[in-house]
Amino acid sequence: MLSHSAHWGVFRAAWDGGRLTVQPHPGDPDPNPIIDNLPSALRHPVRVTQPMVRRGWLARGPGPDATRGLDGFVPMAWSEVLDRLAAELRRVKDTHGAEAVFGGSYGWSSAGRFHHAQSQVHRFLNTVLGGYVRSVNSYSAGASGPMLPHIMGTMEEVARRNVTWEQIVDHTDVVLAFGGMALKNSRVASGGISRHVERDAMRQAAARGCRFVNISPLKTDLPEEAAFDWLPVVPGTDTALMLGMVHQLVAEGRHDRAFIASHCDGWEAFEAYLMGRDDGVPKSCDWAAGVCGIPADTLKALARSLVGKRVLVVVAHSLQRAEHGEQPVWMGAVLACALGQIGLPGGGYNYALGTLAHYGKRNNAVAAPALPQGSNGVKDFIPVARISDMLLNPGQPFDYNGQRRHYPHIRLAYWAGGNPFHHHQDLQRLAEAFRRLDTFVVHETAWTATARHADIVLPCTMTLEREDIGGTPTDPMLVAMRRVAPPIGQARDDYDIFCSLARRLGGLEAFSEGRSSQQWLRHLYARVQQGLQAMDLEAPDFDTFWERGELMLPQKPDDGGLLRAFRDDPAGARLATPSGRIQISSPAVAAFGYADCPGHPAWLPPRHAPDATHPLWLVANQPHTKLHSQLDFGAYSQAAKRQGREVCTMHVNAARARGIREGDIVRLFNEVGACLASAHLSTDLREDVVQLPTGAWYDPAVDAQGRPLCAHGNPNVLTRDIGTSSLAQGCAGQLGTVQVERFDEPLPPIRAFDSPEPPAA
Ligand SMILES: Nc1nc2c(c(=O)[nH]1)N[C@H]1C(S)=C(S)[C@@H](COP(=O)(O)OP(=O)(O)OC[C@H]3O[C@@H](n4cnc5c(=O)[nH]c(N)nc54)[C@H](O)[C@@H]3O)O[C@H]1N2
Ligand SMILES: Nc1nc2c(c(=O)[nH]1)N[C@H]1C(S)=C(S)[C@@H](COP(=O)(O)OP(=O)(O)OC[C@H]3O[C@@H](n4cnc5c(=O)[nH]c(N)nc54)[C@H](O)[C@@H]3O)O[C@H]1N2
Ligand SMILES: [Mo]
Repeated sequence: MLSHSAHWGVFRAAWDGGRLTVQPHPGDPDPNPIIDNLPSALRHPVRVTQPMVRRGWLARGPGPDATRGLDGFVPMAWSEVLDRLAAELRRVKDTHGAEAVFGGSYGWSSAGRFHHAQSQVHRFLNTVLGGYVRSVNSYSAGASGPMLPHIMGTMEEVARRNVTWEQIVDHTDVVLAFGGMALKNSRVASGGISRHVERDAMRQAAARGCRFVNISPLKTDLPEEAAFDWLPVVPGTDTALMLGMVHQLVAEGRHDRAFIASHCDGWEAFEAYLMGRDDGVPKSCDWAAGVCGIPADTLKALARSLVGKRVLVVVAHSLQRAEHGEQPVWMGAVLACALGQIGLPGGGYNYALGTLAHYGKRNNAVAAPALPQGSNGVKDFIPVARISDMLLNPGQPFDYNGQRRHYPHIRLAYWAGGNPFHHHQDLQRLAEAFRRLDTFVVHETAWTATARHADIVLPCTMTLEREDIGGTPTDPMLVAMRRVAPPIGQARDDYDIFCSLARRLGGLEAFSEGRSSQQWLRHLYARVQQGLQAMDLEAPDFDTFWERGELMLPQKPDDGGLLRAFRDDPAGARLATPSGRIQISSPAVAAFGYADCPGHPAWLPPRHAPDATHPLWLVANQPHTKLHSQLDFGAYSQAAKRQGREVCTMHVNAARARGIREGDIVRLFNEVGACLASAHLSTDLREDVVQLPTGAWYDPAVDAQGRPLCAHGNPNVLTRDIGTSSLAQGCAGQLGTVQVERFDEPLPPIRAFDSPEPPAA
């Protein structure tokens, strides 16, 4: 039995004859079945097995190229491809400087902390090229990341060191879950997760009498164990719903004026807006009902029922992955302030609790290992989801968090451990943007659409093929990740690839510090051992840790974090906001002068709401059968497809009106693009919503009329490539607007999992 760890759980792998089996860790009360993608993925034909170079790049050399993404590839020996790549890196650096290299390389890669591909590529570019243009923030929390520090504290503090599941079990009376708290989501953590506790915590809290309210277009966003009430809100309108509830509290004088006076700043400006003293529009429940689709009486009753209760307001990441996504994040905090429970056990505001296994947990007292990334000599950056804008508009200005910046002119992009053709919006525009580069380099385990759009594709090992250490700051288990299988074909570890390049560029010592992978693991582990020794705890040496397969780290007390300290002593434990208090309104944000993100939370209608041509909301949320696009070719993910396509869920009435039956292949389309999916009919969602999860590998094809579509069901051909606002410029991919029709043409084949490599001789 070999211990190993993935973002979706700790497991044991074993070989039974020629067959690989994986078993969840015996201590995991609710294992994530996504581990079942691993055995079939290991030797799948879509793995990259040899270095490959795009034909056009080889023939014409580096430069913008309209055939990038459409062209074939030729195999090349490692020594030659590394020589050519080193020469190209040198050319770009000498001609244009390191500020012409994009190493944003966003993506989750794999759980091991040493072979973490993003850290590897950043360290390589820093130590060997002198830096790179980086990206800031994440696709997960693109709006909340920059917004929360204006309001109360960093995302880390407000999401990760705040209310725990233990507190909810013991103390919470009501959980208002905006966007729900779907178990599919909380069963995943970058760096791994040893125990999935969320299901049982909700069951126990509900059994004690805690009321869960699922405020979401999908009923399935809370599990049955939570015995919840469902408010099927119109997508993108939560801010209006929350305004209505706060209006109700204020109108009846039931808001917590003492807490607002002692802990908040800027209530007056907000209240003027709330009560309509500015614009003549009171943001009452009657007003809100017309926007958010929940009856006014339901909202009023809900607001009244919260007074005097230990209420926890939770806003899922999804709400802010949309136009004006900053607003529900801010307004959720204001709602919690009006209820006065911030900082009390199990109460207040915990942004993003339930969206990932990182949140609602205790923090480790000893840091898990991480590869140091070196320092970046280039100061340019972009908000991560502005990648296409950057490549298409070099030199052009953009707004970001009070700054006016300019897009750099990028010649070479280097990606390892992420899949922009999974994560980015408007994939046809993204393909167009990548065509502007001189050179696009990708390290991949498999032939993703990103690899297919690259010039140089270097085959790298997947996690099962190497040794590593798994760990995160909120999970006590450190995992010795044992090698389960040798590398496929000619695949190499990202680290070894970067070492070979560094040697060619004269930077090997700086990059590797003279260590092999094994030596790095020992080096990184030594810090953990020292941390344990400093606490006078048992501190096994590396070999003992490796032999045991796991090590339990000590954890800090469940102390409520920053917000508890602030509640108890607002003067002594001031927040890092301008007033030292929670900013109900923010003069700093107001001073930016952004119409799309004013100085207090406000209802801002979206530019794109359903209309006659695109009457349905698209909810493009996280998939339950995989993590993002990872191992979409694995057996567990494949088993959920129908006729090889991703499944979209629509309401029975919306389907009936369109002549669509269960299992029909449908075409989802709008002015951005189109894709196919298999229709599943349900009554567990709003009638004006169609839900298509992300993660199906982009599979471009054309229909009988020659119009482009994704044959497989990737919703990012339909999402708009717009920032959340001028403040954060975050990803707005969660929501879109579409029409759906039955697709009666012959089905285009699925080609996303065919390898472009020549068949083995
Ligand atoms: N429409 C829409 N789009 C979204 C979202 C949404 O809600 N709606 N959600 C967004 C969110 S929250 C996120 S976080 C992003 C996720 O976007 P990504 O993190 O980019 O998605 P992954 O599929 O996890 O990509 C990881 C890639 O790394 C590769 N990989 C794994 N291990 C290794 C390794 O060891 N080395 C190398 N070189 N490669 C490796 C995998 O094969 C995979 O292709 O998507 C975003 N996109
Ligand atoms: N199985 C699995 N788990 C994952 C991931 C994965 O890919 N697969 N990805 C992980 C990552 S990187 C992240 S960042 C988190 C993401 O966490 P989230 O972004 O919160 O997850 P989603 O599933 O995209 O969205 C949660 C739910 O929000 C609801 N929703 C959408 N729009 C609105 C809205 O406007 N208002 C309200 N009230 N609800 C809305 C949708 O019904 C959706 O099911 O998930 C993590 N967990
Ligand atoms: Mo994410």
